[in-house]
Amino acid sequence: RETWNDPAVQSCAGLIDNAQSIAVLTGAGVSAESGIPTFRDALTGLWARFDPTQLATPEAFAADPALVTRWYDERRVACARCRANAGHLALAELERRSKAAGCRFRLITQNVDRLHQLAGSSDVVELHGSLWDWRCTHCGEQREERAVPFAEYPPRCHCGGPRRPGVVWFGEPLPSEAIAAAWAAAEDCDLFLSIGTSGQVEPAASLARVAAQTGARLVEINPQPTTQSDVVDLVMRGPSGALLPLVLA
Ligand code: BJW
Ligand code: ZN
Repeated sequence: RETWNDPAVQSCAGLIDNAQSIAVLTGAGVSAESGIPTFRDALTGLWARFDPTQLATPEAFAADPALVTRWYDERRVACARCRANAGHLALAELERRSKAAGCRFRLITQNVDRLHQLAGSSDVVELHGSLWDWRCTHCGEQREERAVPFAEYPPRCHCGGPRRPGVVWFGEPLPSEAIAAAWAAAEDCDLFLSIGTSGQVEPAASLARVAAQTGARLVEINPQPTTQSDVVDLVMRGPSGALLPLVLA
């Protein structure tokens, strides 16, 4: 077990150099340094002020679509002002370097902010959808909605139906292509990086164990312990925006 120090940074760089297939799972912590609150951090988390069980569920949307879509629109507005941070940029760089060196690379994110794509990552697997995609609950049409804020809550489709955010709420299935791609990457990889996620939400939280069971080395980058800390080979306790650039330096 190592902590945030030069040996850990070097160990991580060494694991990356020796890898032939890398899978990365990111969570809200990766975007924290961009100014987007995490979900479960006691002081700054979104859900320290709002009860997630009241907002991020299909039942909440059914009961009060205006309230729920207003909450998501506030997050779109805040997100639109945020930029990718050094951690996002480092992961995009890691993808370029890995692929140039013939190493397979897959970035799997639980984040709905699209900051990885803004930083230049490609083929990002979005497990929990996106804040920017909205779909009609009547006709099913889904499209990207970048203009902020909405003019009405809930926003309406041309067919008149209420539109909902294209995110995955509790009790809803993850997009099947995304979960299949994530599982395949976890099974294929020989190095799995878990970055900025508390590991409290399934099925994403199981990916690290899937990778471990197929023999991959595991690295965790997070200022706090998580549900995966016990199975990882290398722990780096610190913010990803500071640590990832050091690893790639
Ligand atoms: C830093 C940092 C810095 C700070 N640098 N790090 C098995 C067992 C038990 C329960 C279940 C189970 N399987 C399914 C369930 C139920 C449920 C679940 O998991 N519940 C748990 C709470 C127990 N799961 C589901 O319902 C899922 N659906 C499902 O399984 O469907 C099955 C089904 C099949 C067929 C038909 C029907 C159903 C869906 C889960 C959807 C989760 N959605 C959310 C909301 C998305 C929309 C929105 O944005 O509002 O996704 S919940 C929320 O949590 C969001 C996140 O993506 C997700 C993960 O959170 P994350 O990213 O880990 O954030 P935090 O805040 O928890 O952690 C931040 C971390 O960052 C911390 O560790 C910090 O220390 C760290 N950090 N600063 C690096 N600078
Ligand atoms: Zn419609």
